[in-house]
Amino acid sequence: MHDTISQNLLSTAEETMETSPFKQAPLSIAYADNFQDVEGGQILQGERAQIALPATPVRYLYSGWQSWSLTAWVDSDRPPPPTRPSMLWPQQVDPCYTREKRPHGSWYGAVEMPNGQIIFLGALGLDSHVLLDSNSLRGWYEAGKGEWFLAYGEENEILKRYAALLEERFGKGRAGPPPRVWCSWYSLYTEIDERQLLKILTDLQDSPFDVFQIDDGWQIQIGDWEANRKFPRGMAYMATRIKESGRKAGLWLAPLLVAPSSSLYRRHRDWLLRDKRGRLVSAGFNWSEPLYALDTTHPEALAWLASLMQTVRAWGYDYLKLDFLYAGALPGQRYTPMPREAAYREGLKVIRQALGNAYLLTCGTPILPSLGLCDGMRIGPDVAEYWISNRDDMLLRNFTIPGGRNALRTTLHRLWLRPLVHTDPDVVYFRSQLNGLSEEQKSLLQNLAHICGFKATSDVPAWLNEEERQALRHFLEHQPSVERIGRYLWLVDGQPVDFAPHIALPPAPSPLANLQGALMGSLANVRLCYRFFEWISRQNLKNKLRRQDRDAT
Ligand code: 9PG
Repeated sequence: MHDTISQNLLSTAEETMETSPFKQAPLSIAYADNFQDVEGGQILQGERAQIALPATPVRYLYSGWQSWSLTAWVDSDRPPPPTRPSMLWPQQVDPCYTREKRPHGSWYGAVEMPNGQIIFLGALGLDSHVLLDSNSLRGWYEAGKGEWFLAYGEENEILKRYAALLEERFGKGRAGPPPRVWCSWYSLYTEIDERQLLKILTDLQDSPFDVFQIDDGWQIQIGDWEANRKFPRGMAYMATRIKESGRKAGLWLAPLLVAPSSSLYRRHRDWLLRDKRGRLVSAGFNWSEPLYALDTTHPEALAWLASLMQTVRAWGYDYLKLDFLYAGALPGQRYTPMPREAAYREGLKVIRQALGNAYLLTCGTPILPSLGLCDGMRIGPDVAEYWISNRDDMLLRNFTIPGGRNALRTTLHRLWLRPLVHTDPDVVYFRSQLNGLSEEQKSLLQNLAHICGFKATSDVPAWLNEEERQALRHFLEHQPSVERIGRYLWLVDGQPVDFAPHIALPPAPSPLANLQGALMGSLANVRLCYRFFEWISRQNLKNKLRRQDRDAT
């Protein structure tokens, strides 16, 4: 730790600001090892950077760690409390900062000043964090020195510069238009099988999709990436059939996760990430099981990953949705000691290389560490066939949980990534069957997809009426003009689309609701209870799908 504030540096910085062609910046660098002026701001060097703010900020820009984590401008005096339940922290937020109550975020942070201008501090390297500490913005690297971009002015201009600086360091995804994707998740969830998917493939024959992507539900276990009994002819057969239809074959995997029910867990416990005391590091809880993480620095685990990727390529898949990737960047003791996000990136490099020229969509992914190694990136939480849930908003205070509004909020705040990667806002809906979204909510998600440029749906053709089918076709074929005219205001084909009413976090709950929420959070931390909640929602889904099937025939 450095113990002095560089007074010299401080006054030089202020003088330079005054003669700089850029905005008169009220910035005082309270700490950095060094700095230099660059277009649009300054680059600071050092393990730590600290900026003294000229006034109390109005809002803080939270930067969530991975795809699903909350990313949004939030009133500085109302920081969101830690999300519930804590059992899901590893899979929803950065587990190193779960108890931090001050505004903070991964890699970058910004404050909005009373005059509407922002002060931005963003790391140009991995394993870094930014925090608002009363009237200073503080950034630090978890391991060693690094660079920071400091800027003052208009938000979009600054984020554009930040993206350009990141591109110089990490590269970007492949150019070319993003694919139009049919994905099985948001209609059938894990209830997929060979017969049903082949029927959908046939029904989609004349629809303009580039990719038919099979999501979660085909594998034996999390860790055992072979076809289960629902796919009796295997995954290569499915890929062949998809490709015969003239599309790319897409497949979902969570290759960095290992569940205890898998044979991988039984055979290779030594490949798993452990903490200082030798205990397995939790990667969360899902599919009614605790989850663990592969150590992406273990040579055998890396060889296994490469061979898994080669296998799915050999089956015929040329679009991979790799999910729950945060698992590779969790804190722990690694086979080869290195900072956690650097370790993840090494793993992703191996994956990328083994995939050759296949399209790689990362999901549940730490944002900066994946840049340059993937073609598309999910930039928000999952959508769902409902907009909000009182349970998640008011009781659990969890904005990473699936839901239309949660997805919209975080996605909108990550649009600055567009020059670097195809930004996936998750699927849109046209169906009215099995869907609680209003026409307005469906339309907000469709416009968001137009803005992101990445179009996908899970609507089963047989669930759509003729009008909905036409609307879906038009959505896929039409490329509207898109113009941003405010932070949350857009013109799409000249028509205003205002997302502003959907951005603010819900008001603080009453003390009673808070107590109820705390109770529910604690219950959900009990694995048996959580399994029971999961079981109920699975039964609900099965019943709904059964009824839907019956009505359709
Ligand atoms: C398959 C799904 C879909 C979906 C992914 C991912 O517990 N969680 O916080 C949680 C969030 C998202 C999630 C699963 C769990 O969904 O985003 O598109 O592929 O996995 O299981």
